[in-house]
Amino acid sequence: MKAKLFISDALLHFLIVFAPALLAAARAEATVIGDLSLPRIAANTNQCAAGILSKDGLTVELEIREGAFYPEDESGPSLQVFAFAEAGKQSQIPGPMIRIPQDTWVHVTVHNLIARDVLIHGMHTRPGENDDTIDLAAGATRDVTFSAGAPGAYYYWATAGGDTLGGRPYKEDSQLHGAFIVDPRGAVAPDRVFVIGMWRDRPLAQESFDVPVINGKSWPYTERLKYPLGSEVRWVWLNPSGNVHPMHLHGSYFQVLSAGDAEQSDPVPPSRMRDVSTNFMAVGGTMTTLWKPERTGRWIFHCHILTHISPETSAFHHESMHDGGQHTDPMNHMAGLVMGITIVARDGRIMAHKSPKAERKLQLVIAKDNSNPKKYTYSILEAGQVTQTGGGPGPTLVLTRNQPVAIHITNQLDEATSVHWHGIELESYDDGVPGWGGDGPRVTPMIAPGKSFDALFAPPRAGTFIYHTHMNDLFQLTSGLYAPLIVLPEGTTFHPEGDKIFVLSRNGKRTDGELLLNGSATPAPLAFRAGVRYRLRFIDILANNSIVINAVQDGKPVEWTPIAKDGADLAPVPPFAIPASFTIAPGETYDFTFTPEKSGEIEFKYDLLLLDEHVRQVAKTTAEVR
Ligand SMILES: [Cu+2]
Repeated sequence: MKAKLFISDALLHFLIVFAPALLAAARAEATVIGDLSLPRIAANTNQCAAGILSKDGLTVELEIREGAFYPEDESGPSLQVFAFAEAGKQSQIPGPMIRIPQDTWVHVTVHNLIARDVLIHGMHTRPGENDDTIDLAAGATRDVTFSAGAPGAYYYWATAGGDTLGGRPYKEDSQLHGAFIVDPRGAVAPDRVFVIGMWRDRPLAQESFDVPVINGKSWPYTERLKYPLGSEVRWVWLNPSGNVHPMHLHGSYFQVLSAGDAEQSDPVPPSRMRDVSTNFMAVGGTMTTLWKPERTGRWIFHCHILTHISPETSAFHHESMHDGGQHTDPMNHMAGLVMGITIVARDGRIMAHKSPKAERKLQLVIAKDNSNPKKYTYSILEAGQVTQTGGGPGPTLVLTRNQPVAIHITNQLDEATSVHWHGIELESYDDGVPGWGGDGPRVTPMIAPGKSFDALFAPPRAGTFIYHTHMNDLFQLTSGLYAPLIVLPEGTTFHPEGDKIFVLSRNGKRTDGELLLNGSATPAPLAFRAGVRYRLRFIDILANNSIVINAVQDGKPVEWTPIAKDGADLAPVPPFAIPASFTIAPGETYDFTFTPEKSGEIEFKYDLLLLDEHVRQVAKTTAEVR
């Protein structure tokens, strides 16, 4: 079966007029057809558990059916896919949620109503094995009975002979999955369950046009969540998709309580619990998160892989998104894996925020690069001084903890932009998400060409952060609108000779471009002194890719000490040295302290695996001077 792109009546007229152009450029194997006879598949918010729970356990009757999947508006475009359903009910994406107390007996019947053989994973006791599967021929029915097993967040999933990548289907059988939640005995804190799905038109992530969904919907059609201030917001995130997703929360930190995959769920021990603003979800991965919001306002939780949140790489939108000029509707400058969350005061009223009085004022000018108008630059102006870089990472913005700073942002580009203070805890209005951010009626505006915006905040933590565009990201970010943001403890100054920043980026949207370290593919050597303690700050702000980092001397990894992640200190974990080898995902920052032990050359290796791109930097270490 070829994937088919369905259309609503509303779009039909438009498509009749424009279909030839759309199809020519669509590249997808998607074909536009007017047959709307397939049954409609519902988006599943995972608020109701499937089946009937009795003293004998849970009885669930599932069916696998073909249908039309509407990831956007219910009258919007659709895809022809397979989906799970409960017998007698509408098919759902994600499939019906199985949710039971631990050790409950589960009796599942699955009817395969499609003309394909299906292989089902995950219909067994947890923890389980990925290769413990059920074969279900076309038209066949199977009954399985098992004990749910250990508490945790899991899922079941299936393949139906479609194309796979890394064993995960990405086309017509890409949405065959559902939550499998085993609750501990006793009272269970309220939570919400979110499943990430990914339909795509070709295997390679960097070439594909995708339809990424959360609980069956793509932004701005994803569910809107609302919590009172002081809530303990618990989320279960399940990633049966064949892609990784570094999930980023704006304006706050959250904690990961447990992590795992379809088959196991491991609680994070209290000693390893940490505050993060971005958490990496591996292919097939899961996480349970806790967020205690401290500010009212509208926030987003989103994947930091830009092709998962950009209209340009959406199978539905990319054709109308060529040059960024269409980024005029603030709700449509993002697509895909974005959740919008509103935090309201306990009494439901909008809080009147008293802005702190700025103790420091500076200007941030966003302009085209004089030498290359395709490149964009940030410049910082303060007290008559201009700090500028040659594009790539913008100038490092060094702020002081708890000092209110007013940043007057001026946009000299031909297109709208915005600035997001990535990882900083601040008011929603200043957070840089146009059309959404803000509190009550006040909405963060786009900064139109020739216009300005004043951001005001007092960063409460000292650490390593990022400032970057949050408009037309895939183009603007890869054109140079990103830079380090360093917050220092009160009364300290930044010393670049002992405090090293490593910004990893890529100057191309997809397969074009190359991996850069601090703006260069061939960075100059560093100079270290043996016996001197350095702080190393790593930032991944590539559009789409994670980087493996290794620091090696004499063929062995050197040792360094992790001290912070995403700008949050790792305390109370006592710091200890570990081999210098880790993976960093887009939107993450990691800080280490490092004391070179002996003279010689240390090689810092940066490897981007999927695109076979590499950067090397040598640190020449000289003997300690006494
Ligand atoms: Cu993603």
